[in-house]
Amino acid sequence: MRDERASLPRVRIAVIGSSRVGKSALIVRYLTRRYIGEYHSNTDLLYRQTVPINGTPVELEVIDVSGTNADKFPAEQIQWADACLLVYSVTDRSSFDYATEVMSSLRRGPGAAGGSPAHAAAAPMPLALLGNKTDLDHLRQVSTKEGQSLCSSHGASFSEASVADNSNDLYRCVDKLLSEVRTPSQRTRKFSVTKMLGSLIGGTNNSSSTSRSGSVVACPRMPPPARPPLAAAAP
Ligand SMILES: Nc1nc2c(ncn2[C@@H]2O[C@H](COP(=O)(O)OP(=O)(O)OP(=O)(O)O)[C@@H](O)[C@H]2O)c(=O)[nH]1
Ligand SMILES: [Mg+2]
Repeated sequence: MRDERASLPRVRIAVIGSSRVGKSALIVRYLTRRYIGEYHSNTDLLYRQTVPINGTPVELEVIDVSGTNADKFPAEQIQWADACLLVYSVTDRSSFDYATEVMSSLRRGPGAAGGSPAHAAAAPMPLALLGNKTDLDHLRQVSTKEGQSLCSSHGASFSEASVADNSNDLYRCVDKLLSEVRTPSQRTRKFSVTKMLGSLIGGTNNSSSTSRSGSVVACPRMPPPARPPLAAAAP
């Protein structure tokens, strides 16, 4: 029987950030409203769920990019995505530094961060930055102002939230990012990367679980990006 979801428009989001900033907790919270305190995985995970965007059902795919390999620039995942959510922890300065580097690379221009020429010619990819763990304000290492200033200079949306506290701001942040993605009919689809990921995800060795409303699939580690490690990526 044909999967009804296959006919829905699809929106792909890459969630990127250092290890332990709360990416997995955030995705699970957004999709299920539940908080899973420990969700450690050293491989990327792909979540699929049908969600309404501006009142229209859309097949949402979210790739949870494991922070374990944060020394490698997630070029393939970015190329696959329609929009990126960069996450850092307000209690972890180095995670903000990593988000800063990824954002700068993403906005650097044609060919940067795995950006395709088609992508560069079109509007810049929707980008949001989320400072997580505001419930740990006494341990704060990154000010709200720093996050705001980074985003205003890079054309990205900025929010702070606590996934643990179930802040409304986390839903607002993701909803806004989703609403900024143009529908597939309006944009150039990146076939090659999509196909590559599709074959990885469609492989028989992947562990997968499906719930009534969505599914999650472990993605084998992608091939190393053609670009050098992040630290060496600056022109
Ligand atoms: N206090 C607090 N802890 C949080 C919050 N969000 C996540 N955590 C905790 O932070 C730790 C890391 O969360 P994860 O969701 O596994 O982080 P991750 O970014 O997916 O980490 P990797 O998979 O290693 O890349 C866990 O112990 C979570 O319970 C938050 O808003 N506040
Ligand atoms: Mg994780």
